[in-house]
Amino acid sequence: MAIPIRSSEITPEHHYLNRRQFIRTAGILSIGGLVTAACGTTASPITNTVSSTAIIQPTVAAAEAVTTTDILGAPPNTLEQISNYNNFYEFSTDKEEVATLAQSMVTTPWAVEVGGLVNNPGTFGFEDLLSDFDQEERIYRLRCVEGWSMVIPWTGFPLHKLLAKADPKSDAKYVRFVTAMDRDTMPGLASFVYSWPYHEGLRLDEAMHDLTLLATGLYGQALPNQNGAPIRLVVPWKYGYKSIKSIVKIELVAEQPKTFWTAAAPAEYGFFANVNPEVDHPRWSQSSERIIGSLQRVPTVKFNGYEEEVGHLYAGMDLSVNY
Ligand SMILES: Nc1nc2c(c(=O)[nH]1)N[C@H]1C(S)=C(S)[C@@H](COP(=O)(O)O)O[C@H]1N2
Ligand SMILES: [Mo]
Repeated sequence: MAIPIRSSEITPEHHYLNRRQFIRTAGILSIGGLVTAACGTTASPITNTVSSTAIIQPTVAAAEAVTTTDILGAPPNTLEQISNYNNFYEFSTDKEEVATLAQSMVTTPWAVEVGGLVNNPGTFGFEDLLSDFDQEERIYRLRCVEGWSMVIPWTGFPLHKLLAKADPKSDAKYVRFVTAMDRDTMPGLASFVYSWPYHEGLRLDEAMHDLTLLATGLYGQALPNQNGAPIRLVVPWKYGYKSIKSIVKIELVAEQPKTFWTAAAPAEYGFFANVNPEVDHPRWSQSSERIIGSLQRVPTVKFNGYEEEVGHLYAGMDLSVNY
């Protein structure tokens, strides 16, 4: 007799959370880690190293430290939610249409060019990025400037490790990122409203911060196309638009680079885009957010909970001017 299995019972996040439950009941849970995460006062990012093979085949790492929430205490959204409500304007401005349209994106082979003001420019194949850098897990809240958020268990590696290989020259002050641009598979590029390709930037010290991640997976699997496969940036203390997807180029530059959203509406979207409940968007309040999957709004926290880690980067700056 066939035993019916509901699809929800075989989804990857079910296995993922089971694995974590297993680790937890096996008694490997770090109590200190859990408490500091829930209080939002941990001084170091929530990380643990997983082998790069875990991207394809999740495995139980015995020594894995376990945190099951983001820094503000929220558990991860489901894979279903994370991969079906997406901003990826290259495909569509309709968040619920992106998942289907993005399936046409070709992500193999993939290479990231690292250049500009560096001593060691180079082009890195995606497979090499996976094998050359330990893949860590980071549970981050992605807070969109539109007033919603999602908690996502990423895997990836800190951007500073790649930048260290490239060896920035002393006149490099900013990092510029560029997304792939393929007119055959990205229908959104037909819009003349935006300046394609999608491009973003960080100040070098922001880029070098250990929280700044190049994500290569989520829920222990390869990134879904709609989430920015095969490699995307995640800057957890900034609004989601800084977290540029499907990166093909990283360039060290001397001047603050223009960005896709500052070009589209400079009065509404700034270069810094730090999550800040005290600085409203011109058309709506930023004091609260709705976590996708929940009906209630919760207060937005400055720097998305990472003020202790990143506040010093903005010492002396007026964040309502440098929004
Ligand atoms: N290339 C590219 N990157 C992008 C976007 C985009 O339209 N194109 N949207 C940004 C915005 S506004 C958000 S909120 C996040 C959404 O990421 P997610 O779909 O993985 O949740 O991606 C960011 N990165
Ligand atoms: Mo966003």
